[in-house]
Amino acid sequence: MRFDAVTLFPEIFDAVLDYGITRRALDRGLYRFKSWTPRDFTDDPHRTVDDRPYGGGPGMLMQAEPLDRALNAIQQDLASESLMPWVVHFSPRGRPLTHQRVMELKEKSALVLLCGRYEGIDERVLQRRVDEEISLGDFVLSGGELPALALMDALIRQLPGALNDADSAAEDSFANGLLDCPHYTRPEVWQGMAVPEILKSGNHAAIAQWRLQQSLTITADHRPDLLAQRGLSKQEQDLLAAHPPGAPQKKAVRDP
Ligand code: 9D3
Repeated sequence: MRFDAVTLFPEIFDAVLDYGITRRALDRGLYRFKSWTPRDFTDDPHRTVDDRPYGGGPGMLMQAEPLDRALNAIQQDLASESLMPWVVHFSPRGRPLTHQRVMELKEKSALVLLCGRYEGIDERVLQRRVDEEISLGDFVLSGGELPALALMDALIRQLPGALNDADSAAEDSFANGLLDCPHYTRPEVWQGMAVPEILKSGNHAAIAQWRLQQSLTITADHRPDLLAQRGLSKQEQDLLAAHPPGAPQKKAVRDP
């Protein structure tokens, strides 16, 4: 898979791609990444990429021409490999990113990530060149780079071979529309708080059922919208009814 980012701040992408799972996937050749800066596609000595909005108002806009030229350069670069990129513009007005959309975008062979700064981008280049607009959520950021990186991170970890066995198993157990269950590691008692007995029982069926019940209760409590969307099996309904979100679980035993 190929990613091309159009950005005034290419160094921001190093912050994610140089570390962890995303770095390992790059080393394994699972994706390629190039950044392109509209400044390299200006004609004037000041390499101007912004200008004031027609109609007045605060702030500056990114001009169409340097972005259009950057997109042409990417298109040419990819055409040599017969790749036709899907162009994503990151914008507060886009559709909020979801796991489902990540899984669909994973099937594209090449993505262009168009990142705005300032108050945004001249509408005409968006109209002419953009296939899809994506938001990260209803809060204000300073530009599209972090949303672009969020999409890359979410997508790259889904590429076959990106995760090791340990990561993959963990992924499976909660890519099921429910929030994760609580986790514990050593020590057995920490600041008077004990690890739930069942996790030390060695009864794997009982542990799996406890974890499912915890996931159901936490999801009902924190994100009832997710449960409504997903629906519950009869067994899950019974588990949740036996441990509703209102009823706090038995307090951990305190060491005297
Ligand atoms: C005054 C109106 N603002 C729009 C809500 C102006 C504005 C705010 C922030 C224009 C651009 C930006 C920069 N944000 C992004 O480029 C962005 C973003 C975001 O701010 N929140 C969530 N997702 C995204 S994706 C790109």
